[in-house]
Amino acid sequence: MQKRSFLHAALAAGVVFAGSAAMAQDSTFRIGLILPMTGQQASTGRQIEAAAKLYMAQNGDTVAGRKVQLIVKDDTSLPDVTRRLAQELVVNDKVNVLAGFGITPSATATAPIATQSKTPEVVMAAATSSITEASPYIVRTSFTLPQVSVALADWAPKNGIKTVVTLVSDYGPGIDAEKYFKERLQFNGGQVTEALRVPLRNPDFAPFLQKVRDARPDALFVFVPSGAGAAVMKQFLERGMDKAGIRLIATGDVTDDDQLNDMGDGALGVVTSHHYSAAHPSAANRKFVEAFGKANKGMRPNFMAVGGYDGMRVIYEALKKTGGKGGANPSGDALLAAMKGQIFESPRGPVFIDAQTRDIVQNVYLRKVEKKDGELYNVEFDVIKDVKDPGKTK
Ligand code: VNL
Repeated sequence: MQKRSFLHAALAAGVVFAGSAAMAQDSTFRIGLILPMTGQQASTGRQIEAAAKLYMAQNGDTVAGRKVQLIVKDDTSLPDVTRRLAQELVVNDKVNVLAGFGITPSATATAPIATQSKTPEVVMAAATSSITEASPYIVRTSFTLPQVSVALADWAPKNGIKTVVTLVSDYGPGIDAEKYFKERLQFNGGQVTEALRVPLRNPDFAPFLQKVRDARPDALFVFVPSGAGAAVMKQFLERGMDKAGIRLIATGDVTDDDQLNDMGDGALGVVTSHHYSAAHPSAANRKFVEAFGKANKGMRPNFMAVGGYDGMRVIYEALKKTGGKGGANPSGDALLAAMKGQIFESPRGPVFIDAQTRDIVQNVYLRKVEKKDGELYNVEFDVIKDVKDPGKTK
């Protein structure tokens, strides 16, 4: 408690950070990776940690003459814990970059620390549009919910879906998904007849699904965070919603590659929109999926893994660009500048870190759950290229 209030005071005064940068004599480059390794979002932590380690195994742990050290911390997806860990990583471990952030509240809780300590914060998972506006030091390699939701609202009315009930987790990304899906569907002549929100922690979908059954819309649109999709799918099928003629459409968070293959054939035909599928047909992705599986007992990478893998790439490339001189680590400002504007081919397809918004510009794919070689996959059937986050106000 005492230590904590000291850190708070130091943060408020903004003094410790300036001193600590000068004190960090050794040239080890440290990345503080804060993830939910236990609790409800543990699969996100597991996927991102595995991807970060794969990136380092493939690209070495020395960059521009700096030894790179990854320090992984478990925040159990509680934002107060995230904030404390971020402070300790900056003050005690003198990390050069903060990274990870499984859920939106964890990413935003860290933003003031990134700003005051001038430490780049690479958001690899969380996906509320406004996160990048919480600090000028935030760079994102995941996605945003507005980015992926709009594509589905364009697809639906062209495919016989006019009335929709929305069901989202009741916090940042869910509210983004609800808003952007609804506005676009209405623009396209469709209608959201009811907007339902379920709590993020320990959600019980049953009473909500019963309401949807009674309302009988053409489709149910769902966003729940990675890890919760299988429960939604199970209860949707158990209630015979599909047999009652209600289609399930969703963001790709629901048909998450981490869980999809265990959802059973009831998931076949579900249409989603998202930025990454393990079935994305490119040579770069095939290589990524194979290497990821080989290093992790056959595990299939999901969209969280790709956010972590690309986040490491953005950090490595920024260090390459800035870290070659003088025997010292580059400043946070120099690193941040070198992260902006990066263009590269990700396993998900071509991506671009917009220098103005520090957010990722990427393709959004429409996909349908199909069986391939006896396993369930999100098979892409259409693409909207180079989508910027529609949620940005400036
Ligand atoms: C968030 C968005 C988290 C999408 C997710 O899974 C997700 C977030 C943990 O911004 O909190 O799939």
